[in-house]
Amino acid sequence: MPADFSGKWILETSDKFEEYLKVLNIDFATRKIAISLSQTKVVTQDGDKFEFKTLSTFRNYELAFTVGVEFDEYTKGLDNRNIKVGTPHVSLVTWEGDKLVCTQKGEKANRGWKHWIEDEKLYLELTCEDIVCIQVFKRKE
Ligand code: ECB
Repeated sequence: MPADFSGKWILETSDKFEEYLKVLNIDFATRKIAISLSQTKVVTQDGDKFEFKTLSTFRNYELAFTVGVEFDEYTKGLDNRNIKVGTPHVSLVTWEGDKLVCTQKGEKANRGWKHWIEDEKLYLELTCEDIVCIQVFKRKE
């Protein structure tokens, strides 16, 4: 039985988030806003079908996917990159044990993320090139 990520989660800690933004070429002013934000992650899970909503007062990012099925990803409002099917640019989420692992093959090397639950917290590891950012969320209400 895979892990259950569904629910509302609020960001508690963020380690190396600004370095991650920098490696995605996010400008100084946007970085300063982004690192000050409270983020809420809203996850809907139906078997291997997922919806992730990352919400803030500044920008939102929504992603829907099925585990094991490649998909187009356009990181709208984030770094605005295309990670596209039919080119070498593609996103894919798989299970590695109880970890949900996304590889984002595109312009940026070694890009992806991992989600897992540990001690009732939701962990998110965001990777790009040699930068690894770790965010920890706790359940909201
Ligand atoms: C959407 C809230 C953050 C808004 C930050 C605004 C500008 C920063 C520009 C680029 C930042 C790149 C990534 C931001 C980091 C987290 C947002 C969601 C990252 C993501 O891919 O989440 C996955 C895994 O939870 C689901 O889409």
